[in-house]
Amino acid sequence: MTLLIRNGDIITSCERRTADILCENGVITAIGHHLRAPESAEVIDATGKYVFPGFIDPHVHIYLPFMGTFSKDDWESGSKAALMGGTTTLIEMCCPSRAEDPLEAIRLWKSKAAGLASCDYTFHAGVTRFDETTTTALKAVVAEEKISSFKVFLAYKGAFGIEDTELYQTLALANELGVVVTAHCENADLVSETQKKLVTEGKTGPEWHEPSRPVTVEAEGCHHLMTFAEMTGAEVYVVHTSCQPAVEAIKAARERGVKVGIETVASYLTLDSSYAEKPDFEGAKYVMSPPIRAREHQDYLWQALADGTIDTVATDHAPFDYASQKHMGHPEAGKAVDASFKPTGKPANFTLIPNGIPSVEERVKLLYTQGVVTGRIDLHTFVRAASTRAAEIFGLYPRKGEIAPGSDADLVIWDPQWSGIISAGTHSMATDYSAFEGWPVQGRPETVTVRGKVMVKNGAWCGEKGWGTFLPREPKA
Ligand code: DUC
Ligand code: ZN
Ligand code: ZN
Repeated sequence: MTLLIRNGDIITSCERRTADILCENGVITAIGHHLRAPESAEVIDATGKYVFPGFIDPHVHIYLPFMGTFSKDDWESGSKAALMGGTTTLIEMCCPSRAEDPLEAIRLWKSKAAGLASCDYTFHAGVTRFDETTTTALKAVVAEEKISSFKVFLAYKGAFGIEDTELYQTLALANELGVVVTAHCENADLVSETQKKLVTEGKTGPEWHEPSRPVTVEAEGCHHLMTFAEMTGAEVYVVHTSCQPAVEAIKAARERGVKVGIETVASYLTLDSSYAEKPDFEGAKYVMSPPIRAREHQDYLWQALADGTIDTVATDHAPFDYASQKHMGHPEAGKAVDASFKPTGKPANFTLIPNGIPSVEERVKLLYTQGVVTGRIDLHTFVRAASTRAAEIFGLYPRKGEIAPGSDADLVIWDPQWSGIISAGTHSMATDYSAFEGWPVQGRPETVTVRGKVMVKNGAWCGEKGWGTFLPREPKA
């Protein structure tokens, strides 16, 4: 498989040049002017287009047993949607229940992707309890399963959430092994007490989700994790930061020497809390945790992204159907919007709405349209946040996140002139709705390659199910 991309405007996290890119046997072999096309090569003219390194989403859920249901995508639909949006590598959160063993869980999560994934992938290994078996299991996760990041939840106690002693043990082990610990930071007890209070007061609609886990609850979670990271020396990465107080708590820890990466997600940069207030239960489409915040936090996040405080923009893609799944939390509990919904007959409330917003397909287009086109971020920051930093933090660089000889030929030829509209009617995700229905987007991934194979051409799918490969990662020295 030989591919020559001619005359593209190559944009990486720190460089810009117009040149040809030659890809042979899955990797980039030359970058230069007037490269000779080998006889068998497919040649693509990228004149007037950008060429970006394949984008990386470091936080997705594809297989997710959660809140009494399962997320809607499988690896076939999820990875196809990712590629249609320009994302060539996914890092999925492996989220076992407290009853499951982390090593068995990684093997199960890997089996869900194998044969179905069309993009490349790896996992963060969920640590949802820590007992006398855990050290051995996690050492095998790292050494045998080639995973070099863990995931912990300070929220969702009773499901994924861990206790402080377990958090300490996980971070201490991670530090010993050279593994990064990613963390969902919200104080679980404050969330459950506030949920109880609101529901008792009859505040049961989706608009009460945000007040049940306000910014202070997230900031406390971040500060909490920072204290444990400082005490253990572990490198950490806070997933889906949604607001100014959370980012500030982490920044303060950075100043104390804590090694910490900061992620936000496309939904926080583009939606605000008014969406969860939409009438007739439509707000449920916008329920995720931490919640979508007031507009002022969005402005702060864009600024923090532009100045480099925020490392990455992910999605926390967690897709649930509106009709059959989000309605599990409808206050009238029996209200069926279509035949696929099975009413429970029991009173429900916002705490039962499966948390998550499908967005793996839209992340890059939203970031480009609302970030680059508006001038909030430059092209290099765009590439860094949507690709390169994730590769650096999670041990994939320079194989991924870079355009250089030796890097995988994961390339996105981007047409900046294209404009279109987001719609569930045309998306590749499996959900019955889009949180961004009708939104205009400027620019699109016209051609997308994974290790030199063209998966998207002229914006249309031409990929191959199962082409994606697991990416082994080594811990840091
Ligand atoms: N938050 C979500 O909104 N969905 C999945 C898990 C999470 O932490
Ligand atoms: Zn989370
Ligand atoms: Zn998540």
